[in-house]
Amino acid sequence: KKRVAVLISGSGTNLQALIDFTLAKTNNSSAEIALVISNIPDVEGLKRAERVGIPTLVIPHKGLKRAEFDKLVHQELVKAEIDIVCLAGFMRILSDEFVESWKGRMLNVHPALLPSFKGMHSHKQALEAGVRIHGCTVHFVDNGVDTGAIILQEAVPVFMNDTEESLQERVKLSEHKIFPQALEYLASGKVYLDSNGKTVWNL
Ligand code: 3YE
Repeated sequence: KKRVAVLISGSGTNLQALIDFTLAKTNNSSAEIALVISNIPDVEGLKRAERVGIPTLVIPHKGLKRAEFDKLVHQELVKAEIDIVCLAGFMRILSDEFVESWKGRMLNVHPALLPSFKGMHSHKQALEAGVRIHGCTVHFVDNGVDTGAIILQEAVPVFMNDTEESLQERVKLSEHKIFPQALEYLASGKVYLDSNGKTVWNL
């Protein structure tokens, strides 16, 4: 099995979806969650990992330069013999050097149909733009933010009376479907990032 580390900053609902998928015997997953790292202490996501016996680490970013923080994370990933990194509600931009080290082996889930609504507050952006279809994207991480090659997307309808919160809740249900699926495609070699930064499928 590929050893996966999940980076979090908060409640860890996407982490839970990854844990549930990889632990379910019927899925025969090619991935196992081997480590969870949070940059924020005492978040609910750490408890989700502890509950099922997955090792956790807290690496606070406060007082560290970006490159220093990223180096500490990288060292722990190497020490734990990690193959694949998943960003699941992890709220830090990663340095070029870190991204290069994990190129083709690091996934992020973004709550919008990229390339629309990159960055923070994507649901607010979608409501302000008046789109009737929103959704989420799992992509390889590159040097930009939310710019990497797309692996999977799922569309979600926007309802007339939606708030940021109600829309976020609906999109999260889709995130919890496509993130484990994309991880499985990567871990099993059914998808990879080519040398031009494009997604290639081998189904
Ligand atoms: N890094 C790179 N490429 C990506 N990180 C994430 C995705 C992604 C990535 O595609 N290179 C929010 C960033 C957006 C932000 O401005 N964070 C601040 C710190 C804020 C805080 O600590 O509360 C910062 O300086 O990084 C993951 C999603 C990033 C979310």
